[in-house]
Amino acid sequence: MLIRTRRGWELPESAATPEGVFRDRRRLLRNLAAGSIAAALPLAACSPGEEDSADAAAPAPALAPAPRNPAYTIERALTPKDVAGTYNNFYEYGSSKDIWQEAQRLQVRPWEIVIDGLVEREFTIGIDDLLARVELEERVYRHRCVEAWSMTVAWSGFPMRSLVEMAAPLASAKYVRMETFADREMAPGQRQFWYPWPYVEGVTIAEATNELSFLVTGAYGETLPKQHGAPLRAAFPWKYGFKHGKSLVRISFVEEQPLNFWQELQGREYGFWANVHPGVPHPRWSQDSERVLGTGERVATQLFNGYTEFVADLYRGMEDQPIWF
Ligand SMILES: Nc1nc2c(c(=O)[nH]1)N[C@H]1C(S)=C(S)[C@@H](COP(=O)(O)O)O[C@H]1N2
Ligand SMILES: [Mo]
Repeated sequence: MLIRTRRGWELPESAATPEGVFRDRRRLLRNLAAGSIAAALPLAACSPGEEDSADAAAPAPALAPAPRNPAYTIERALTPKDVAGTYNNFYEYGSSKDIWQEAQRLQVRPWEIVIDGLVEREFTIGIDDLLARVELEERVYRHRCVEAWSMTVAWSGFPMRSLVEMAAPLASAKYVRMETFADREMAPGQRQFWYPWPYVEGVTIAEATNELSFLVTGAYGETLPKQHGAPLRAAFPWKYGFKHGKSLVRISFVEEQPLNFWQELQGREYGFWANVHPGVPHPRWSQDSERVLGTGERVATQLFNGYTEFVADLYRGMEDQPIWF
């Protein structure tokens, strides 16, 4: 695999870049500096007995809008909010794309996330406590579904790396496993017994700590709509969309490669890696182009969905492995 890299800041100014970016830049840099201090806090705050006092002292979470990080804007136009929010994959609410109304059954408070497995600190944290301990930012990311449609979304959230640092994985931990809620009352789709609920996804620790890996809590400057996987979903923009587990309740550090939902259902078509490659077709369709939601235009699919510069190093020496499905 010969990969020419170009850093994000070499990209031309784009339709997706708002005028406010550079005005917000100083604020962002200030927040990022503050974040590096804040990121150290949970280590102490999560030790036994200190939880309550830390929570009481924490400021109310600044949900959205978060300042846009200018390192993650792209040349494509943003997909309109209403388009992205009415064409979803969320099988817990049905297998069609128009589940956004059905998804309003999702109850997002109270919401706890269990961090467990091969870590120095197992802990359970409420979503609002988690939000108070991270620095939120906005990133414009491409999203490429394995079904060959794509969109461009302004997600807000925080780097997955922050959460990995809070958990402090042991050397034996090789993968991060992400699990969606299981509740058949709240999600009628989970009564469809032939699916392997709950929805599970996984990445390697190296992938989880890559700068692009993002835990999403908002979209388009607002709190994350339920149909997008509120209150916490993942984004790995160089991978096919099915890797982006929604409405996460458990993040585990494990030694074995997790078997994901789609792999378990149809292992000949969906694998663990799912890195976007226009030249590696799905067994039933080509991946060389994609339909852009909203405009309907077809555009060429890019290697690693256009994120080669950020992720190529993760896969050096793995060219012979099936990292494309
Ligand atoms: N829990 C859960 N997560 C999921 C899915 C799902 O059905 N259930 N679908 C995946 C797929 S295939 C895609 S393309 C994205 C879609 O995200 P969006 O609806 O927010 O655009 O969510 C992913 N995460
Ligand atoms: Mo998808």
